Amino acid sequence: MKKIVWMTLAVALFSCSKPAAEPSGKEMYAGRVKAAFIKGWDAYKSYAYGKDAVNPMAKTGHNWYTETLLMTPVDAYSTMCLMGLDSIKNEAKRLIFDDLSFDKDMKVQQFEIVIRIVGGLISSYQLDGDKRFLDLAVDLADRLMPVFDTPTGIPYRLVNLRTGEIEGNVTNPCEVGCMLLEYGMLSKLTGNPEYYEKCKRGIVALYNRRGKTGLVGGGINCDTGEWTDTQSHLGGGIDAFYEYLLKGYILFGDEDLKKMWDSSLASINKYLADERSTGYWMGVADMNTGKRTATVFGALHCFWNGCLVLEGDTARAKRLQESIFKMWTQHGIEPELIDYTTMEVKMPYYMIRPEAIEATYYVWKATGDPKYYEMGKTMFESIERYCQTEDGYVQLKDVRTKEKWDTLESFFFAETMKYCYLFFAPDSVFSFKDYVLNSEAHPFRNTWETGWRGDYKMPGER
Ligand code: DMJ
Repeated sequence: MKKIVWMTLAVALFSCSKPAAEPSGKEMYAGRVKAAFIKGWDAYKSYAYGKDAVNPMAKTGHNWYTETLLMTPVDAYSTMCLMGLDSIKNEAKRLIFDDLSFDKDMKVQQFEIVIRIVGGLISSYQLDGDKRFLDLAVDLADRLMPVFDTPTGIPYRLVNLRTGEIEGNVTNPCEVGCMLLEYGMLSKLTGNPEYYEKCKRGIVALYNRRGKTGLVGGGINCDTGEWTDTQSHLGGGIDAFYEYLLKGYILFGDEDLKKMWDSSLASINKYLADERSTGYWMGVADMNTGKRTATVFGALHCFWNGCLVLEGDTARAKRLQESIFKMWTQHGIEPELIDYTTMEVKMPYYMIRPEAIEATYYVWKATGDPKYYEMGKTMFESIERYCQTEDGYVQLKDVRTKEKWDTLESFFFAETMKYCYLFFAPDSVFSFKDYVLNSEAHPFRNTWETGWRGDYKMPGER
């Protein structure tokens, strides 16, 4: 059955040819990305050891909540594995196994904790082989499960890790769906179907309430199932809901996900895609009427190109990539949000987000066109130039002035540096044939089914 699924999908996927020759300077760039990662890690180690994240300029660190969840080391570990950084892997491992405990009387945001920590631990387990990673992931996931005990099945946003008390009954599609890969992996790896089933039930409950356009809105009440925000888009709050329908199908072969993905894709292409003189963009529309309500696009929206490539729609992906690169280069590095009709900056900061680099990587692997490899290089160089400090990396408050913002999200290690590295890494390091990347770029592997991909060809395989 799975084989048929994959063969069907394979037909729809892009065909791709490898670059004729190895792009120049690959090895040197791989070394530079590793050096950037190590510099960031050293800043964490020196100033924030044992905390969630580092503030390199103030030479300190901070936690998200009252106590640490070791967000940076856990999120960073899968990248350390791909980069083959054995000595810092040992440092991170020591910290994680000596100090990481989830028995904490504090309320956490389920979605963020799942993609960064549960996802990071699962991937670390698969890449490293140490079962303690999986045990930690299971312990954490069990503490998060109470979020699903709601009248609709749509999960609450927050949960107390010790008491299981839940809070936050207004949520968004991303925080409902963007856990399915992680919970599904846990179900497969432990044999307990409950994680996947509860999460899928929430997704279906939300999807069944979609608007007349077939699109979902930006906010929903978990108790009543009423929408609190009917604006539909591909930005924060909705983005990875769609991503996980497609990737969930690829990883688990669940036909229900494919149906939801196919119909969502058609609606997105019809109502959100927006062709302007400035390029091809993904805008905002009302989920019931389909009426265009805003013309904004930003750093987070760029994830969509990964989905287009996995879907096999290289034509649309190439057009969107031109727009993404235009947004990136207008000020030398990308802002959080622009009005794409005027290219005016609406939110000026840059959080060292990965999505534009991720998009470029997917399009490069799908097409083999060296121009996308060059785009990847440009993006890495921008980070080197504008986000680097004396002994670390920081975000930017304003891409127009390049004023620095003294904090570094853990996804710099998990995602941004990983996608940069993959441009230049040897082919043996990573292949879409073997892995599906979660929303935090943690590689997940299907280890439970032989030949699970059938004849499916991923970027770089044809
Ligand atoms: C990451 O934590 C994840 O990619 C998430 O899905 C969206 N935002 C950040 C990166 O920008």
